[in-house]
Amino acid sequence: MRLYSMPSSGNSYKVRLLLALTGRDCEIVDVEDASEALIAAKTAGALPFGKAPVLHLDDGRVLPESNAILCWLGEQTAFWPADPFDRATMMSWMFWEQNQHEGVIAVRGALNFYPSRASLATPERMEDLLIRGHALLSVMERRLQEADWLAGDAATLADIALYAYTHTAGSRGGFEMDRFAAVNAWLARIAALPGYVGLDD
Ligand SMILES: N[C@@H](CCC(=O)N[C@@H](CS)C(=O)NCC(=O)O)C(=O)O
Repeated sequence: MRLYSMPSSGNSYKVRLLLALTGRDCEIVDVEDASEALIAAKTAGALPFGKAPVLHLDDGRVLPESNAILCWLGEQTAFWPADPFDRATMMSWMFWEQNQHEGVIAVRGALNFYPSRASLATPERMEDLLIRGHALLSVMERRLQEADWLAGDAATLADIALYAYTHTAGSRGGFEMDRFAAVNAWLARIAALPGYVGLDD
């Protein structure tokens, strides 16, 4: 397998984290933001939706979208719940991650982190993202005050998907993580999983 992966991006990191946690080998092709490698991968047609990550299977099939890749790699692992309702709940969190969490938590982090986006980080936009991000983190906080994991009673793909941008919400996004004790405890539980690798590892 070959993974086209953006080193600095949470969406790509999710997949690298699952590969590490499940001990699977995969060739990694780095396509950093604004790099020639990214342009070359796009030009070569390696990124069907023009975005990373993308997984290329040995038989030639190609799979874009981080959470779809997590599902493909995560089925039949400990991160794939046996119980149908737990599995559906895992999916709920993964859809929520893409349609709500990422567009606020990751976006504020990116506006702070990538110099090329600094001009887009107007005070009004940053304040709006801050307020909305704290509301989203509160949703996670409420669940994690009553349970160790987002879906069911064990770590699932939902925890991996949401860990990616939540663990840099304070450092990159400037969100006030001290307000979310249960989220912080959950972040520590994920970082303690056997095989864990960090974003920069
Ligand atoms: N929904 C997609 C989002 C992928 C995405 O937005 N990737 C960004 C990095 S986080 C990217 O490849 N940007 C490069 C570009 O737009 O040129 C996923 O989860 O995989």
